[in-house]
Amino acid sequence: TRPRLVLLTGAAGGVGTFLRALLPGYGYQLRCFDRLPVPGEPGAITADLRDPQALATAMDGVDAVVHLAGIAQEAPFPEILAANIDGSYRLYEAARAAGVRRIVFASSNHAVGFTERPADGGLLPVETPQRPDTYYGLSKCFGENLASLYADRHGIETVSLRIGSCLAVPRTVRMLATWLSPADCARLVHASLSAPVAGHTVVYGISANTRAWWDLAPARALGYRPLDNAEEFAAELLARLGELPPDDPEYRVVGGSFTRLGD
Ligand code: 15L
Repeated sequence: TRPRLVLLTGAAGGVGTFLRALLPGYGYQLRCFDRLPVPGEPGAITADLRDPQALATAMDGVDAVVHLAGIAQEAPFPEILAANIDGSYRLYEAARAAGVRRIVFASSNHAVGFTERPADGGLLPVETPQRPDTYYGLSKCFGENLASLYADRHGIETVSLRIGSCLAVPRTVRMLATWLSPADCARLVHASLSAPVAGHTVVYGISANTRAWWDLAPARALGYRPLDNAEEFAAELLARLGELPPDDPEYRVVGGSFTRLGD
């Protein structure tokens, strides 16, 4: 059988760059799509999500989509509206028209960013109500709801990954809880592409971090088995930066300093 052909939007971005290196190892053939040229990928489609022709060409014959494209931090609302909200709508419409049945959506912890750490020291469930911390987080709430609509209305299965901090290594004390290593990111995306799911499924995307407080059970139910742990970097980070005071938003709420961006 031929490898599964996966459309990777946002292929030139941070997470896209990790996945371009790692997903082929799981047997996927990638078709890259980005607004910017994708280094080392001469076959990539360089276009905006709001170019219907380019998007239709990109969707043709693919088995699934990994949708990372969009602005990855806070920005003025009109920019978020165009790139993340309208862009994701166009992506789902093109997938529906092409008969694509599975999408993995890069949501973010910032969809629930104002949610407080559970007082009892427990884990935060994915069922917690959406509570965006920025226009960026709001666009991720929209993406999750768009996925829900297209699951119920059109039978497109989406796994929304509320990604924590996907970087080569954790850089802040908060990231000792929120880090998603590149290798675990690929494991999670592979699980999300291959597991049977019913409709729209939301999971947190982090590594097996000792200090984690977001429930990984839904991701594990898809077959995700994280192998990395930010704790490996704890001694060095804490010696350099110190522990977070409990009233610091970096410690207290999901979205950390994003919750202060409007101040
Ligand atoms: C995100 O959603 C951002 O895209 C990323 O740059 C990080 O800031 C991450 O969240 C985070 O919460 O650490």
